[in-house]
Amino acid sequence: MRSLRSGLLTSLLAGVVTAGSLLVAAPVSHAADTPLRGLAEAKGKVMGTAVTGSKLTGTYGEIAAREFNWLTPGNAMKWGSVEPSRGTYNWAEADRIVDFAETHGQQVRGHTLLWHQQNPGWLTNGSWTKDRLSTVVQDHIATEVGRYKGRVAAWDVVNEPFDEDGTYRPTLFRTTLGQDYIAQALTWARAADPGAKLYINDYNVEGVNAKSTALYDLVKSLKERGVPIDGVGLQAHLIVGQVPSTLRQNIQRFADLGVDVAITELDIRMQLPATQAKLTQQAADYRAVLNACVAVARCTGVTVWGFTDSDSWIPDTFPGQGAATPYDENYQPKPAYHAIAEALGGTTTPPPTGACTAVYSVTSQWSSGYTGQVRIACSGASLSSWKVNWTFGAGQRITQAWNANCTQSGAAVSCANAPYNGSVPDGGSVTFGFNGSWSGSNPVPVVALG
Ligand code: 9MR
Repeated sequence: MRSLRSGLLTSLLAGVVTAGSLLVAAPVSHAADTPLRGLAEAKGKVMGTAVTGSKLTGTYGEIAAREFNWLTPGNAMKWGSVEPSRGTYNWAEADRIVDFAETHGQQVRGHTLLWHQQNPGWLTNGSWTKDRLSTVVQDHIATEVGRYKGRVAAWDVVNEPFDEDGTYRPTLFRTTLGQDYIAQALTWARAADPGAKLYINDYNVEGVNAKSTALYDLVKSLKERGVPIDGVGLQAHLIVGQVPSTLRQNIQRFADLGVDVAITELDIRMQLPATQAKLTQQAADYRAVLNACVAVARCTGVTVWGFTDSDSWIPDTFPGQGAATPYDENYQPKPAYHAIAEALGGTTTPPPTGACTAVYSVTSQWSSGYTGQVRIACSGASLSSWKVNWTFGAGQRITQAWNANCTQSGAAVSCANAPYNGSVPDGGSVTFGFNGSWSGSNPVPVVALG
């Protein structure tokens, strides 16, 4: 009984102190005064994000609901997700996202009906005649669009139909059904939900180039033929410092054809680690993309491909690269977030120009002793030596320290760097640890970095 009680007490205390670990020095930047969706709505624009349905709770769900007025399922509506075996459907994650959107007054971008990736094996491995594949594709579009009729505001009907040189990508659909598969898909989608906006979506079509010109020519001819096409999606998977200079001009030329333009999958990747200089450039790049869209009336708005670096496809696909989204992995808004807010007319507290911080935390605790650590991290600043001071509030005593020279006098503790870890570079961190004794309670002290 006693050991159970003290065990419980210990874990309770450990929970409290862990949650209470303290951040000192300059605070991490905080969110805009008005959430992005409010700013976007005031401008009549979409501010969207791709989401993963299973993550829509906790902090992830709160930010997705608070900051965005459109959601795109990152994977949940792709053919391979919704019909893994022929005739057997799995709508669970897609439904969850659509329900979440409706609960939070958001619109949904359906993504995507025809693509050469993430298709079910039965489709890609099948041997198809033109007629049989045509029936299957029509049925797929009718089933999926029909299921969400009136609930999905826009569909990426065809995704990534072009190769880089502007020729048609030789997908199963293109090679079996012929070039007009795109017009047919749009027509079938229109029949299934006349109220949904129908898009063709592609990447590397943000600036004026061979691929975007092929897309332009296609949309022009579809419009001339009276095929239902409402918009083009420019994915915008960009690299820091490389926003195409012709982005606005390109948006405008599509708008001039009489279609809407949406930035559908914006992210801006960098080589890791993310330094203050790279994050500043990234913020300028996000701002440039937002500005280009805001400048053209028919640009409906911008969707980011994941709002947090913890939910981004980049690190898996481009090893060593990442930090591509507006929030870091701990859901802290980055300079890019503030740039988006400002481009949408918001005012934000300027992001800190740079700081080093020290965080004290208890890593384990038992009946009378504990192990703690202090992590010193720099972003936009650096240190060549450091000292961390604090005053214990409940009689704790340091018994042993490593990776720092610590002294304690009464309740006052002072820890200075060891000879080998005084330097903390911009974007880097050092950690030192200690064992200590406690009784009664073990509150986290206020830590000062000097
Ligand atoms: O974000 C998606 C990732 O989780 C998938 O593994 C990947 C599979 O190819 O697809 C990603 O989303 C893509 C989107 O559907 C179409 N444009 C490119 C996106 C990034 O690959």
